[in-house]
Amino acid sequence: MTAPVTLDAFLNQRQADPDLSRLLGQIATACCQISQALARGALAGILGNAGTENVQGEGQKKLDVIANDLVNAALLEGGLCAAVASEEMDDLLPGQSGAPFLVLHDPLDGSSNIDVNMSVGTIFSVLRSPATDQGQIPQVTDFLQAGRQQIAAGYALYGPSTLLVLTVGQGVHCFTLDPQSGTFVLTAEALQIPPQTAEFAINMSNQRHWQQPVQDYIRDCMAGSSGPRGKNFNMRWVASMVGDVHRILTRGGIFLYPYDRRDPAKPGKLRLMYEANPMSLLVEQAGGQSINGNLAILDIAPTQLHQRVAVILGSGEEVSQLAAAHQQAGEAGQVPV
Ligand code: P6P
Repeated sequence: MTAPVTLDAFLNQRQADPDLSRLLGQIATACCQISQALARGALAGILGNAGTENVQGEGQKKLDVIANDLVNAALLEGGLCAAVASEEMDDLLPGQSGAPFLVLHDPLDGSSNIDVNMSVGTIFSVLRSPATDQGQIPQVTDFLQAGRQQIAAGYALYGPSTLLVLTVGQGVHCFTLDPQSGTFVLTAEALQIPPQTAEFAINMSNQRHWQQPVQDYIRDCMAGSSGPRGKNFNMRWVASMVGDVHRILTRGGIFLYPYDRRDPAKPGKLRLMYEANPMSLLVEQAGGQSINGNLAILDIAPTQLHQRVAVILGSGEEVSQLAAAHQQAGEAGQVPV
């Protein structure tokens, strides 16, 4: 039995930037604290609504606020973060002057699952702080870097066990939380997404609002072995992006939260900076693809901190097929950014 490899040891072995390794350790500590809070659930009186709204105008759960505070506290105490952005905060949270990193996070993704005891997660994205390099205080514009500029990204998945899945640009690796010691231990290295799949993840209740390329793709999947795909497909929908993406990193599949016509001016439901970009970096690092329908998500030039984006990610051959279908559809396949 080989000795367990902790997150710190793994990052040191990979000669990751020592400051980045320490920052990721701080994020891991916050995720361990969130995991412990979730495990107490109703016993700690932390389920239910906080009675407040976030920047998206969505009602916040008590645990949204608790998780946000835990991540922010770990980052500010750690002294390596020049500023923090979060789904749960309208504006930036100033950090340590002169620190090298910017961090964006969705502290509790899928929190509508909380009160029914289903999987939720924490998503994070790490950028270099351009303002620090110029001896200045970070502004929102410093965060507006394309996803390909991320120097690290990952998520914690709070499920039957708590997992931390991350990349520093050298593949995607999975660590499992040992609840006794509070440390994350390496349990899977170099995750790879199979290029083909027979499993799709989408919220079917929006079907009438999708553009034609997505309508056609899902119709063909549902036609099964007697249809144009010549095979039967399975469907999964966790309603927590972290859960769906983890399944795809583990066994392949395609996840779609596509552009729809409910609100034509709204490019999508998911947020670019702290959901789609970190998940897209993980997916590409694991050999998959991630697009909005027309563009690789990692190439999108951000214009707003909380902007939304359509997301189609997962097994490369399936995503390529949808990219081609959007292109062939011309105007009918154009997705707003
Ligand atoms: P719907 C959770 O609220 C989230 O942002 C993602 O984690 C998830 O994939 C999606 O929204 C679920 O959306 O419309 O199915 O509830």
